[in-house]
Amino acid sequence: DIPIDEDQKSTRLLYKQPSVLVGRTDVVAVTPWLAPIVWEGTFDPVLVDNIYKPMNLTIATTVFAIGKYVRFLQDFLETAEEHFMVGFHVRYYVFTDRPHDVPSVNLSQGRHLSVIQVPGSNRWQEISARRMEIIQTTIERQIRREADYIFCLDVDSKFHARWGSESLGRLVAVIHPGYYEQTRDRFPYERRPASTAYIPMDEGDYYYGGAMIGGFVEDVYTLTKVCRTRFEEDAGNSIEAAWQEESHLNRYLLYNKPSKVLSPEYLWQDFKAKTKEVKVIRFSGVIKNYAEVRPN
Ligand code: 2GW
Ligand code: MN
Repeated sequence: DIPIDEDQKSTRLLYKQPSVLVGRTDVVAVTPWLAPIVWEGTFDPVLVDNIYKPMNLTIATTVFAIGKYVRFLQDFLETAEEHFMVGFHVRYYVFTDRPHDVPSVNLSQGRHLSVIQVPGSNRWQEISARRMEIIQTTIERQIRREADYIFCLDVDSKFHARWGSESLGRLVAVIHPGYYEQTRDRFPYERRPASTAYIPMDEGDYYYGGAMIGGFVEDVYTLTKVCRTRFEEDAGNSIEAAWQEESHLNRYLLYNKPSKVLSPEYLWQDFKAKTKEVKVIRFSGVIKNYAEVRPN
């Protein structure tokens, strides 16, 4: 293999000159703590790929498919093959209680899928709490050795357009599509001081979606460990946060600021009409028949 610097001498990368004056003006592309907010038009995909590809990275992707949610796997995986981290090494970790119902999807070269059997449950609270725990323990046992970055995603979703190396960062969160036009006092944070997920009305940056957590494996490890501990502490006090682990995630991210924030392009909902600032929907939650997929 040719060393990276040699390679760059022999192949010139031509791209549009970055401008200091002209760019998107309809959206904010940086947080007040100077983390990028990733929107279409704020990055050059060829350029970012050229930076990250030579690093020979492996991206872990965890997805839970417990009970009837196995039905979402096929579309999730097929569309991920088309759009998610194309050209990178990807390792999917599918957690399910129904290993025999995991569809066989053709994976591109450099991409790998492990099925990990976990207990089923009829209680959402349990699935929710155990997601953090299972991600934490699987990082300890396996992912730490096998990957550089990790993305933990909801399975009831599909990819529609590029989700690539522009999303890589130390700790990455996504802005929930339902609340980005709201003031912080309207965010559905946990509001009871008795919960460890509590956020007062006059605090909060954004409302982050629980359907995606990402970043360096070690940073996501700490996040899952802290959220799991708090979730269990609440349970011991008979408290369940308003939006389960999404509430704990929001609390964690308020005091541990993400180094990169993904715009709602990276987490849309199929029932929601596209708004003018969203130029491309990259990933969205499908419309589900709750009576059909949920345990009770
Ligand atoms: C069972 C009972 C009630 C609700 C969900 C489930 C369930 C979830 C299940 O039977 N099987 C299962 O595999 N799950 C996994 O949990 C699956 O990966 C799913 O995508 C994920 C989150 O559940 P979901 O997609 O039904 O929740 P949403 O779409 O309403 O998501 C948001 O709120 C949740 C908190 O209540 C989570 O934070 C989630 O990450 C958010 O996107
Ligand atoms: Mn979901």
